[in-house]
Amino acid sequence: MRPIFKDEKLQAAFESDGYVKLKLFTPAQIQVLRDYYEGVRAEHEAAMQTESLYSSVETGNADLLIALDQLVKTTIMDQVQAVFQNYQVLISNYLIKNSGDNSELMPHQDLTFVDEPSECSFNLWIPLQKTDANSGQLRVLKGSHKIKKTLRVVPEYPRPFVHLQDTIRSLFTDIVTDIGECVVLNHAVLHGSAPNHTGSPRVAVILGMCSGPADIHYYYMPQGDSTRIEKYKMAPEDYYYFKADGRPAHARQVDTIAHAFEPASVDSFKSWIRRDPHLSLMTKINLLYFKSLQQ
Ligand SMILES: O=C(O)CCC(=O)C(=O)O
Repeated sequence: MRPIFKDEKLQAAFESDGYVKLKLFTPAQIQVLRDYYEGVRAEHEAAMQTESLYSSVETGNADLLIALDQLVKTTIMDQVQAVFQNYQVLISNYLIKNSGDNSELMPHQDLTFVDEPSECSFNLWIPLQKTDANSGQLRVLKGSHKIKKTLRVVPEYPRPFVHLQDTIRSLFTDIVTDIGECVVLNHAVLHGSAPNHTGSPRVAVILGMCSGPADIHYYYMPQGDSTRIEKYKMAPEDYYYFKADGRPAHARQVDTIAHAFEPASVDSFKSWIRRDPHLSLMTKINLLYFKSLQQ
């Protein structure tokens, strides 16, 4: 993969862990993004489809998405350009996590955008307030983007790691962030977020990006039929326009593919645990001998 970071150490950390945390922005820049959110907050709240986590895409308002993209680019792109190379910008979003006991986001991977692992796609996760265990912090299973190559499609698919969910949660690394810090998160890494118990919504800006130049694709699986997955060639602006069923409104379908969605085997997960340099020896021993990898 061509490096996406200019700094070799950041690149090595991203390749090894599947994420890096950076202090990139000033409080004033974060305030600009926060103030803009207050202006579009009502529209977001009216459009939310699940109460705990929702995003600007759910508004279905292309003008709003375009204006948000412009705002994000004019507000933070200087810093982004200073850190990254060989990249393409996909789309910006607000991601809002309401406060509530059921607001934990379980382990998951994000959609496939590019041909992994020779290319990679990732989010710049930019929280607009401090985040910690009480306020919806991000959690990552370090290095898990390397366990198994996966295709991640819309609207749903058999999730390969779902039966290992409790083990994955117990292995998560919690990421605390201060104002101005952001997390660069590989879309293939297993991640989730802590519940928000603050009593107020936790808001983050997500800047979707991928390595460049690389073909960008969107995969749509109709009626759960894994023999007829529609593959669309996307330009970044195609992410503004979707049909009600989740298909892209303007992008061209370039192929129909079949894919075997297989659960990650417990053995492959165990052997990844044995190899993974991030897990302490005691954690590995506990997991292998005392805890439940036998689901
Ligand atoms: O903001 C969150 O709580 C989760 C973020 C996430 O899953 C993502 O950026 O892919």
